[in-house]
Amino acid sequence: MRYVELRSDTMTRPTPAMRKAMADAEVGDDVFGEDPTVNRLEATAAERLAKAAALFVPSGTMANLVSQMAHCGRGDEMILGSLAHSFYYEQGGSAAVASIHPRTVPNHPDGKLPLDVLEAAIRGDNIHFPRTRLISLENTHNLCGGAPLDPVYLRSVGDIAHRHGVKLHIDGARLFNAAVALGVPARQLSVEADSISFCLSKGLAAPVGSVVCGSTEFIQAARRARKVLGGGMRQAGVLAAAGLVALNEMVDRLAEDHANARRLADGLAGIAGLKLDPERYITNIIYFDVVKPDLNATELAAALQKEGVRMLASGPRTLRAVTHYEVTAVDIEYALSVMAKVIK
Ligand code: TLP
Repeated sequence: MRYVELRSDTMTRPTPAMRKAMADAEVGDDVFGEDPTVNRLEATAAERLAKAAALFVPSGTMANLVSQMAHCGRGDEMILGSLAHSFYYEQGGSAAVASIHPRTVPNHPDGKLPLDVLEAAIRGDNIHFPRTRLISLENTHNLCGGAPLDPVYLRSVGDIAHRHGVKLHIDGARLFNAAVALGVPARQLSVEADSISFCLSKGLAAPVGSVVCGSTEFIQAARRARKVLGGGMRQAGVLAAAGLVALNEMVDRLAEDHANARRLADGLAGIAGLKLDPERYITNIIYFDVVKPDLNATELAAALQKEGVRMLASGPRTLRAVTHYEVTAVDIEYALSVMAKVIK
């Protein structure tokens, strides 16, 4: 049975061009820095985000963790949003693995951290406090409906961080979605960041991997952290080859995913028993609530799945749908017709 797969853009399978590039990839031992394809991917990523260096890592989770470890020592504090993926979904890795104290600031629904609250959260020099070393933002913001953070906001956060001698990390798992939605080059979203990561394996459709970018010294420290976490891979060029195709061929087409997400949001908003504000969604992630008393999100997801449509129950009454290159405009129409039928 064919499914319209809307649970996540992580579900994308490699494109034919990626499979070919993987089969043909020139490889070496990347722990020794000798994999030419990984080196090419890292150089391409660094250039794209206007940073001195980059590091290929197995996942978005590891990208965040190695960045945190490179910026912070034991007992140092990182400020991040209460809905940040790093805080909410990564098993508390910053504390559990890296002994970094996370301090949350409530996320505004648009993914931002209010500037006054953020600045007030930075600690002064006092023997009772941990030292604030890092601020971490997320762009686009997953739990805030794929909201992108714009260059002006990023500049304000960068100014606050750097005025206080604090580093800024950006979890840009879906950075290119933000760039395409805002109509700016990705490097305009990385200027303020001391480190920035992005995922190759989400909307860009590569099978595995993320890249972290920053200064040469930062990347050296992140490379050491990757090794202790067991993330040093050997002939990783077979994966990096797909990553290069992702960067070179899959960025501009993200606009289609955004158009499909909007079509889906508009359609869902017209179905009785569902609640959402379609205007909120300008990238590829949408969330909506079921407001029928006799139906919860898990039951609705199960009923959709029976008809060939997969969405994620992300709360008792909340579902998530994410568009990507394997979802077409026709699939969206189908998903909407199934939803209208099932909810009755
Ligand atoms: N997000 C996944 C799930 O973990 C929820 C998804 O399906 O959206 N940062 C952000 C903003 C993310 O959304 C994710 C993955 C990560 C980091 C972690 O990436 P991976 O899964 O590669 O470790």
